[in-house]
Amino acid sequence: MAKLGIDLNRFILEEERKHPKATGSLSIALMAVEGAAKIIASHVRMAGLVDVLGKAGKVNVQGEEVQKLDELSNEIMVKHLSDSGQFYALASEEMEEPVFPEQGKDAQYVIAFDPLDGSSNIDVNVSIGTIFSIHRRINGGVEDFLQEGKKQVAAGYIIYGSSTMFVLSTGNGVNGFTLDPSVGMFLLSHPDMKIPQKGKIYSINEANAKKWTQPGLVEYIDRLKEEGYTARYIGSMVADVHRTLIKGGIFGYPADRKNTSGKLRLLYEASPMAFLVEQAGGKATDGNRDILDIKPTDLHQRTPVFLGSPKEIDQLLEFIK
Ligand code: P6P
Repeated sequence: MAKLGIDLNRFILEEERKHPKATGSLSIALMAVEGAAKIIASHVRMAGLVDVLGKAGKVNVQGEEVQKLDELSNEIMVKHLSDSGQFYALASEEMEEPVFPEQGKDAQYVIAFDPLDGSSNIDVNVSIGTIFSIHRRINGGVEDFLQEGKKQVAAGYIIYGSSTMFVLSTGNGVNGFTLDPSVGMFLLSHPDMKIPQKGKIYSINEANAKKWTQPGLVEYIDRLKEEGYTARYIGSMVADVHRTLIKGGIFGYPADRKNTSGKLRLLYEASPMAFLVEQAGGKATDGNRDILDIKPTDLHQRTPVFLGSPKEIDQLLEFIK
């Protein structure tokens, strides 16, 4: 286990040294994500001042147009990841089509990301986050993104909450780093994160219960209530998953009559979060199969998501089979 307090860059380099054939490309790639995250964090922290600096879409006191934070976050990610030269292609929730950076023509990785998930919560100062998923380049086309989640090289999220945390897995467990803003470094605060085998919290938007199309789901939630579980639902996936990773229990966004494939995106929300939860000893399913076994067919496809502690997921599967 890495030493508490080690900074993210040194951690990434020490992980690289465990792989003799590593070229250093993934290390540079992850450091580019880290750099983008620090800049996004600084803008998120200023979000409360938009009335002072000017509403998005308006011109601020400096005469510059104030951008929506999710659009700005996307631009920051695209610039940093392109400039790193380590990515052949970038896919984002904010972009219909992937970007193929000039600097990445010979790169070996592709990355899919949600630059600022939960951005509708910014106005009420609720935690939001950036989610990313890195795959190996195969043929150099859009199909490089359509790989099963179990083939991810790395996945992670940055949560802009009461503190800014970078949670990362490169397939060798999960580690959490907290930003020390006084020195601008992410320091290892949660080494070798493991999800509790069982929790006491369920996290799902019960307002949709009458629309849920998953048979047995209502009965499952009722059973959790009988067992004394409490409900926690923030409505920001990164925050709800982060709490589930630390406290255990279950987070779910099921299919319903309106969102017939669920609301959350497979490539840059469900798949990276499933990778992290499973690397931490948890489970993730769409109700029928492991999220990480799903072969995507479209960049922006949605999927039902249930992830969390083994006890709650196994119990769910008993109810919905
Ligand atoms: P609902 C935020 O808008 C988001 O995309 C996820 O971060 C979150 O888990 C979900 O939607 C919340 O959706 O329908 O419960 O408000």
